[in-house]
Amino acid sequence: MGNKSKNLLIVTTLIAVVGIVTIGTIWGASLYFNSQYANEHGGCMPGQVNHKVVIQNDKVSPSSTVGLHCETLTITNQDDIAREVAFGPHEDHVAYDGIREELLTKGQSLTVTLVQTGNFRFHDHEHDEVQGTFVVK
Ligand SMILES: [Cu+2]
Repeated sequence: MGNKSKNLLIVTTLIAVVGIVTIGTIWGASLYFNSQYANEHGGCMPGQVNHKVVIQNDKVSPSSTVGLHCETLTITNQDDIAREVAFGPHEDHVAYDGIREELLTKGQSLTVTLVQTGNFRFHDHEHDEVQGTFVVK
């Protein structure tokens, strides 16, 4: 083998090794992050459909959302006042996907993974007439 083809072989091998290591690292990292997510969200995998709900002018829109198990729901506050978004009935909050209440100032949002099927509701704890529901199938 001449020097030229020897060099070509070395370069090709290096590129292949770097490629395999890169792909392996990305694959391993995504496996790791997926299993972390699944551990924290009832076995669900990330990257599912995201449903968006906005609180604006004291209204939740859409007021009702229907989603499938493991999809996600993002609630965003667009009002000037802070919203203390709470899950469950006003008198007795019930955590959903680990969140019982979360304070959202203007532009902030929270996301839950739809880990539990059934009918659920949330409201602004400070102004409990501001509320919405979601159905998880
Ligand atoms: Cu409340």
